[in-house]
Amino acid sequence: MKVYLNGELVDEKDAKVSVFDHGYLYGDGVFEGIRVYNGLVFRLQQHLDRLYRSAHTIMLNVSMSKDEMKEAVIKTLKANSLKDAYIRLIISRGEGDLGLDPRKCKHPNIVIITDKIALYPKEIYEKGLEIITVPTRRNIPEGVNPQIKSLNYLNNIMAKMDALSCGYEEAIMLNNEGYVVECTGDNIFIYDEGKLYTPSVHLGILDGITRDVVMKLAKERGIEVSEEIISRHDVYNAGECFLTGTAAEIVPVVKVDGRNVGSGVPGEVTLQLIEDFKDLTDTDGVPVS
Ligand code: PXG
Repeated sequence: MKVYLNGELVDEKDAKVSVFDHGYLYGDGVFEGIRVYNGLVFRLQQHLDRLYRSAHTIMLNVSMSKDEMKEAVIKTLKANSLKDAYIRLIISRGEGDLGLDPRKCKHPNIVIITDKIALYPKEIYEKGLEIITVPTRRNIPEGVNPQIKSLNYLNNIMAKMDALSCGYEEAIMLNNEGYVVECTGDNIFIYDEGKLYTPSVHLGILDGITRDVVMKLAKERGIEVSEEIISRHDVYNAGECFLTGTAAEIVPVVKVDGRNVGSGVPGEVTLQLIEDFKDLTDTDGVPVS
């Protein structure tokens, strides 16, 4: 597998950066996870837009235009002959010294890793997930805004560990006020009585690209979509619940904190959206060749 490293395609065993890189020392950097379906890169422009917004907020100068980045992504996929893939695009602050000062880092390290995707077990999509609310709160927007897809995922990793230690694979994270915001690597939706709800971005979530796609698909089906404040009570009493993310796509949730959501099986609207999403990813995207 070839890896893109600062303008060159190198063998994966040679794809190395310094231990003085501030991405490694401090989690100082940003990244994206992007999918390729059937030779089509899904929502590449949106992922690059978000990457550059994250970089702008942390004052990281990318040193490549979005068009150049797009070409680099395609070039890396071609070099590895991948048609169905997962792309991890990483921009770290670069090599500096043992101090926080980002001015010491003269050049960001730009890495593009492409790999085969490890899908979640099929069973999860058919039976639905059981998840729990965890004590670790989502970062407050006034600290590290969750809209920045930064290299520091400790907040989410702590929440994941909370869930794992209780025997669950995924966690609902609350914001500092106790409202439902998102999961450790996915956004959350509930559906009830003809309406789809998801926590609004300003409550402290990553503005998910799959979330955006799902909101559009639902609207196309004539379903009203509302970005709201959502409580745990709302989730427990919803007709349906599901999670969205680049890696997981759309995952039905059937139980939260021991309460069945709806009838405790994946909901009709959820299953319809999963189908619509599949139809879209099969046909819509930037061609690799
Ligand atoms: N919330 C958080 C905290 C995320 O990290 C999402 C929501 C969903 O966003 P998208 O744009 O993907 O719909 C994410 C995305 C990984 C991985 O390898 C994680 C994500 C995406 C792809 C891969 O852990 N998180």
